[in-house]
Amino acid sequence: MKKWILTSIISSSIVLVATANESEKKAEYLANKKKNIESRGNKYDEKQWSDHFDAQDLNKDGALSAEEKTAYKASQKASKNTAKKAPKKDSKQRTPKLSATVVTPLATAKLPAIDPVNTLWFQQPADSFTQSLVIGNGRLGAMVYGDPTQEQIVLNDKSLWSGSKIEHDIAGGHVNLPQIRKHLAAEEFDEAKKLMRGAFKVNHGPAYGQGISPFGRYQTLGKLHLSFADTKEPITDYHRQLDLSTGLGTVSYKRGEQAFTRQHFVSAPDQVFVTRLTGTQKFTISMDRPERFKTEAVNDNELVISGHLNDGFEKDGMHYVGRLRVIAPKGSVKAEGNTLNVDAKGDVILLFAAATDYQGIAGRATADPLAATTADLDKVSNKSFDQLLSAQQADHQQYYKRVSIKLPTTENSACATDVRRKKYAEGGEDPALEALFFNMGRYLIISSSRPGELPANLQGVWAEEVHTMWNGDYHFNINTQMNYWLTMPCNLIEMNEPMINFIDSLVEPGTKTAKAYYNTRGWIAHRLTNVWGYTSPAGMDIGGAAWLCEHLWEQYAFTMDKDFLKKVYPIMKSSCEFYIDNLYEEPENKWLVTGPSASPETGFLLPDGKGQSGICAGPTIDLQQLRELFGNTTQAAEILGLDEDLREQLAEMRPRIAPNQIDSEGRLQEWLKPYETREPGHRHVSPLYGLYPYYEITPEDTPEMAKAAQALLEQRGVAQSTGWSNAWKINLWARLHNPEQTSAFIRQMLSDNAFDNLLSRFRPEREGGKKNLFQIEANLGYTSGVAEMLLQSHPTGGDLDAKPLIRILPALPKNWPSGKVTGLRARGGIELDIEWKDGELVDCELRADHDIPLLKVRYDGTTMDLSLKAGKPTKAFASKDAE
Ligand code: FUC
Repeated sequence: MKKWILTSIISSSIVLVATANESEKKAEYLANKKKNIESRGNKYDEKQWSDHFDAQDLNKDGALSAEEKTAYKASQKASKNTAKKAPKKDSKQRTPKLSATVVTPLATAKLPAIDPVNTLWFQQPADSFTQSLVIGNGRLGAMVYGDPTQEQIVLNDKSLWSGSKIEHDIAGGHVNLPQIRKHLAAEEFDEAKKLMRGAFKVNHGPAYGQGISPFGRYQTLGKLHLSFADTKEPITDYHRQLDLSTGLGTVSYKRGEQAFTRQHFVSAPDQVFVTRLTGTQKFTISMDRPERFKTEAVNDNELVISGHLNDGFEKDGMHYVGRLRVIAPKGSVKAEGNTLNVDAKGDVILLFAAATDYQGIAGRATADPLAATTADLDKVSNKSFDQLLSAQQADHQQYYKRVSIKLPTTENSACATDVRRKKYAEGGEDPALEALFFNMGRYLIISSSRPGELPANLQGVWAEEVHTMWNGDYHFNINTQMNYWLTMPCNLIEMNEPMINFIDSLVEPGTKTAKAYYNTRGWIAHRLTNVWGYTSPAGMDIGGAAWLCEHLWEQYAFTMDKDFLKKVYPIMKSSCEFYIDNLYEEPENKWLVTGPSASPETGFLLPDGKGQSGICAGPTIDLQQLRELFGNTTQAAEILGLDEDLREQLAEMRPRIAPNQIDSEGRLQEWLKPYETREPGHRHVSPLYGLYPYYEITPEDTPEMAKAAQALLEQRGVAQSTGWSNAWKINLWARLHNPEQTSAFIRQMLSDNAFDNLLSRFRPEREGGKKNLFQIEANLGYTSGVAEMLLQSHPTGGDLDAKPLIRILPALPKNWPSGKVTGLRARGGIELDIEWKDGELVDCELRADHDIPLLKVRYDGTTMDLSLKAGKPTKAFASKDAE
C-alpha cells in the first residue's frame, strides 16, 4: 500500500507528499527490526514498530495538534486511493522543488586549477544535503545546495535544542544494588534485569520518533530560499566547489550569456554567515523550517525567522532567532509579505546571524536572541565582503594549515568529487581521495567545534531536520569520544576545548546522579547526554565517564601542560571516587568488577539455551577503562604532588581489576566469562578499547593479547558496515601495524560510508540502513585513523612510568608508495613532518615544545634515541646510526 507522508507543516498549512517505495521501505525496516529484536530473545511488536516508523517520518517535534491529526488521518485515507496527487500548497509558502536545475557543467578545459586533496567540486547542484557544500564556524552551520534557479541553504545554530532542564534522577534505587549484584554473580540475569527496572527508573528519559521529552533534540534552524525570476535561458558552465583550506564555497554558472558567481562562508571572527551574489538578477528571498516558526520582513532589507521550540511538555521552550540582512548597493530590495524581493544590478551581500536564548553549559548565554542578531549584523554591516572574507580565511587557515598531507594522484583524482567517489567505489585507485577525506575530517572539526561553544554533536552542527536521528545528541559509548580523537594528533588543540568544558559541565549533575542511583561519591554519566546536563541512566554503559576522562589526560600527554592538568585533575579524581565506591569483588576470582553494566549495545547467549543478556558484571571495556583512569589519575596526582592516599588506594586496587582474558577460540573475551556473543558481527568493538584508544594492549609488549585482539577484530568483520565502526577499525588495525587491513577499511568507508560531499554516511542503504543518515564521528574517526597509520606516540604496554614511543609510518599501505605529512603532533609536545618515497622513509623532522633529553623513535623495527632542544628542528633516521 502506498503511503502519504506528512512532510512539512508550514504555519498552519499542512503539506502532504506521496513518497515512492514507502511501503517497501517500511517493510524492509520492519523486517530488520523483527530480526534484530528476536535475535536478542525479545518480543517483536509489529504495531509498535509500525507506529514508530510512521512517527519518524513526521517532520514534527511533538504531538500533532487536533487539526494536524485530522489532516494526517485524511492523508492515510487518501493513500488508499493511490492515484491521487498531493494537495498543493499556497503558492507563497511553497517549498521550492527539490529536483535540481538541469545544468551543463563547465568544460574541463576551463576548470580552475583544483587541488585534489583540498577541494570538493561538482558539476551540478546538490540533489540533497548529501551533495551540499558544508560550511560552519563551530556555532553556525550551513549546507549550500547551489541551485541556480531555486537555491536552498540549510541553516544551523548548535545551541538550538528542544526540551528543557529538569531533574531526571529518581533517587533510591541503590538499595537494590547488592541484590542485583548477587543475581549477576549467580548468572540470574532476568532477575537482575527485573530489579534494575525498578532501580534505574528515570524521570522523562530521552524520547525518539514522534515522542517528545524534556530531554529534547538538536534541530535545524531552517532553510534560506533564493528563488530566481529569470529561468528562461539554459544554465551552462556550471561549477560548484568547496575549498577545505579556506572554508569558501563557490557556485558559478552562466545563464544565457551572463556569468554569475555566488560565494559562501561562515565567519568565526565575525559570527555571521555571508553570501555574495554577483550578476544582474532578480530574486525573492524567504526562510522557513518544518514547524514552530514565523518569518517576517521586519523592514525592506531584513527577514527574521523566529520561534519557540517544544520544551518537552508541549509548551514554548527555547527561543531562537535567525536574521538575514540584504545589502544591495546597486539595485533595490523590497519587502513583500514575508519575503524580500531583490532587483540586483551588481553584487548583493547576504548576512545572516542567529542566536538562541540557551543559557547552559557553553555558548553565548544570550538572554535576548533578537537583540543579539541585530548586534551581530550591525557589527559587520559596514565591513566590505573582502574584509569579512580575509578575516575568516586568516582565522580558518591558522588551524587548517598546521597539517598537510600529500598522497599520489591518479587519473581519477581529476574528476568531480561525486564521480571520483563512484569510480573509487567501483575499485579505482585514488590515494589523493583518501587524503581529501582525511582533510575533510580536519575541516569538519574546525568548522563544528570552537572554543566557548558546545562540542560537535552527532551531526557536528549540520542538520536539515527537526527530527535528528538519536536526537542529534552526545553519545558516550563511542560517538562523542570519536569526534575528538583527531584533535590532538592533528594539531587542533583549540577544537578540543569544547569537549573538555563539556566534560567539566557533567560533574555537577553527574555527582547528583551518582548519589541518587548508587549512593556513592564522585560523578557518573551514562550512555548519553544533551545540552541540558542529562546524566541519568539511559543504557547501562557505565564506563563512559571514565572514557571521557581519557580526553583530559590525553590533552596533557600531548602538551605536557601542567596548568591544564591541574585544572582537570579534580574531574579525574572525582571520577575515580565513583568507580572506587562502585567496584566490587566477583565471587569466583575475587577480581574487582563493575556491575550492573554492559558491553555497549550487545550481549551474550547463556549456556544451554538458557536465554541471553546484555546486562552483566565486569564487561571487558569497563575494566580497561578503569585501569586507564586509575593509571592516568595516579600519574596526574604524582605530577601535581597531590593526594598521596588516593594514589595508594589506586595502586592497591588497579591490579585487582579483572584482567583481559582470552577465550578458547583465541579471542579477547568480551565478558568476564567466556560467553558466546549474541551478535558476532556487532558494530561496537568495545573490548578492543584496550588496543585503541587505550594502549594497554600493544603488539610489542603484549603480543599474545594483541593476537587475541586481532582474532576478535577479525570476527567482527565489517560489522553492519556502520561508519564509525569502520573508522574505529582503521585505528585498531593501525595499532596492530597492519596496513593491508587499514587500507581495506579505508576503501570500505569511502565506498559505503561516505556521501558525495564526503560527509560520513551511517550505513549504506543496501545494509538496511536509514537512507541518508549522516553521523559525523566516522569522518573524524577516519582522520584520526589515518594519522595513526602515519605516526603513533603512545607509551608501550600501559605501564605507568612508560614514556611515549614515537613510531614513524607504523602502518603505511602499499598503495601510498610516496607521500608527505607535515605538522602531526605526538605525545610529549612534539610536532613532526614525515616524508617517504617508494615505501621508504626519506625525511623525518621533529620539533619539540620543550627540551626532551631522551626520546625513543622507531621506524621499521629500528629504534633510535634522540635528544631534542625546544624549538630546534631535529632529524630522525637521517643517518643509519640507529641502535
Ligand atoms: C550508538 C550506536 C548507534 C548510533 C548511536 C548514535 O548507540 O550503537 O549505532 O551510532 O550511538
